[in-house]
Amino acid sequence: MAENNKIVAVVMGSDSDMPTMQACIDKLKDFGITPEVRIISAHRTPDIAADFADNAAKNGTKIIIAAAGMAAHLAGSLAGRTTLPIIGVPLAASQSPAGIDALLSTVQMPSGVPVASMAIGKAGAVNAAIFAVQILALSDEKLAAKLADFRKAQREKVIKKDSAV
Ligand code: RP5
Repeated sequence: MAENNKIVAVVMGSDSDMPTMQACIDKLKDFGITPEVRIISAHRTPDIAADFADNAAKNGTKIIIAAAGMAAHLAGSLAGRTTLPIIGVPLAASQSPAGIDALLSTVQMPSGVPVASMAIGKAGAVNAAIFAVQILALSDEKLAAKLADFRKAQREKVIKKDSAV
């Protein structure tokens, strides 16, 4: 198994979520992390969701990124079955363009079962990847160095845009 292979799982409620979540997958790969990618629905395949959560830690997963739109119970339902950190990404499904429904479903977890909710949509998808990297970087010097480089490059891009205005 390659280094950092499948230590992060990216789970989404539907294949219709993939266009947004591809940004998360791509960002993880930028940091050398190849995630396990799954389509699992809290509502349509609740048994598979339960089995995934129950076995994630013993399968070597360290962090789960869970994305869903509409009622968006995926992140919370996984969080109830594992103590692995869950990063939730609320999505604006086509039937609910603003994604506020999914945001509230993802963020409003009862005390004792946290989900780290990101912003709605692509910004949240990208930040979920970066947040996962930040957690992993606490015990991985190479990842910590990559994060520092990422922040530096991001800063330089803004400065360049500023001087071009
Ligand atoms: C959610 O319902 C999924 O995460 C998706 O965002 C939304 C719509 O799913 P589809 O009807 O496109 O499969 O569970």
